[in-house]
Amino acid sequence: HKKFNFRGFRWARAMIHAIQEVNNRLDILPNITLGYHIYDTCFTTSKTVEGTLAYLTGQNETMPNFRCSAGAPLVAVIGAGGSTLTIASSRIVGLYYFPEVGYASSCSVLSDKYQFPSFLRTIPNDNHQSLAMAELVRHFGWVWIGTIAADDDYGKYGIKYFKQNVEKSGICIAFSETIPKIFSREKILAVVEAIKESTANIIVVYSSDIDLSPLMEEIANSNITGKTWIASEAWVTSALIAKPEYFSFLGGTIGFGVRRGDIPGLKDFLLDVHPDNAASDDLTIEFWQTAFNCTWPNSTVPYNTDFRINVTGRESGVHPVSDQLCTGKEKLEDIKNTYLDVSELRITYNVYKAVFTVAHALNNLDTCVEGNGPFPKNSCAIIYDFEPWQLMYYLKNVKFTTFDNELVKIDDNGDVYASYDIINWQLNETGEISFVKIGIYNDTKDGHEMKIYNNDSIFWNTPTLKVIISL
Ligand code: TCR
Repeated sequence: HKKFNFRGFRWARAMIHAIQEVNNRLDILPNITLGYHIYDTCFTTSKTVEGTLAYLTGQNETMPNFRCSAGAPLVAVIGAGGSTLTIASSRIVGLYYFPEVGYASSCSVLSDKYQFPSFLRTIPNDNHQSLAMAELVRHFGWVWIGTIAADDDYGKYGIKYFKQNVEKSGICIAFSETIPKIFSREKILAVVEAIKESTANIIVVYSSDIDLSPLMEEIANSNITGKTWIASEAWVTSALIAKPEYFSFLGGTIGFGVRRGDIPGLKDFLLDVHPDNAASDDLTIEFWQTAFNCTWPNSTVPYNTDFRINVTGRESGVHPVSDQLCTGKEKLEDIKNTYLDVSELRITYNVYKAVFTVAHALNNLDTCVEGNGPFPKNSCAIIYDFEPWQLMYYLKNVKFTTFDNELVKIDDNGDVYASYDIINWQLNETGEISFVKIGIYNDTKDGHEMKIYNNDSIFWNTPTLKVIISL
């Protein structure tokens, strides 16, 4: 089924916001204006490959190795979202040693430079997260654990590395289930059954929120309680899963979030979206139609009739076709929408960092002094006409600080330093789920450090409200 992804739309808009900031700044690329194309992967490999080829060739009818228009040089791909998609597009751009910078693709295989020579990212490699989960499990003395993985590279590699690590410590895996990629109620019910039948009270889940949501819906129907869920970064702060009506069985969830950053000016930029200013932008029209449950007059964007996420970011099942026309006077300020929620900018902040990684690399390329350059005979590249490998050189050496004073540095594998917030789901006074930071996990020179600030600050969803003792 098709759903409009408000969170993804926020990422796309944050990308534009970051590009505009670069274009406005005088200290980065003062004489250059960056442009962009945005391609919708629709969460599928085929659309991702199509978009990658369309971008490289400059045409809709794609012909590999052929670029039609001369025009401005292509710089880099930012994305895709999930690892499985990025792996597909990175294999294509890798053939040309053309840069691709990921912001959410955390799968460990992407660090393999033989397979993905031109890929870099602003999200840590998941091996760190799997280790962090194992460390958490050891910290609380749990020894009997169930695992659930999405049926993609993220889920499978994440859980695999977690298992390898805990098994070394003599911890046992009670069950290992997979969430189907293509919706199948039957397969989901089989997972629910496995959870029900098992005595394991700790369940580690590596999945995107989108894949996980149908499973959680079934778990809500089946009254499974008394479990402590361990969340991977992709669902730990997701409005799709952290619904108050799920709190009775998901409360107390503990998970890992990547560093957050409150991007200056983003909220205003997000509010400043309107189909009137984007007549040919299907994504914006689709956004508007879905957010306000109306049909934009004379648009060719099909109205999404089957299954959507409503304005609160919650799935609301089947909707009738809305024959109500949008007036254009609908007010974004009046609705509560995941798109506009800037309280947990983590992946969004990674998007921002990905844009600035490319901008700083380009700027370094541009400010190269002939005779002191890194290329043969100390030459420089020319910004109006450079080769992908020349920009790759600068990307591999990029180092800058963000508005948040965070140092971003890409290492030889295209990876960044790993640091996570440990987050616990608690209910606040207004009946919403709040994501309480209860500790941190950092990669260090000689290993790692994990700190849980205060055991009493953790909410446990157990009958005694105390930490579960697993066997
Ligand atoms: N890495 C996942 C995709 C993903 C994601 C997210 C999707 C991550 N975080 C948040 C939606 C929302 C982390 C992957 O496939 O690598």
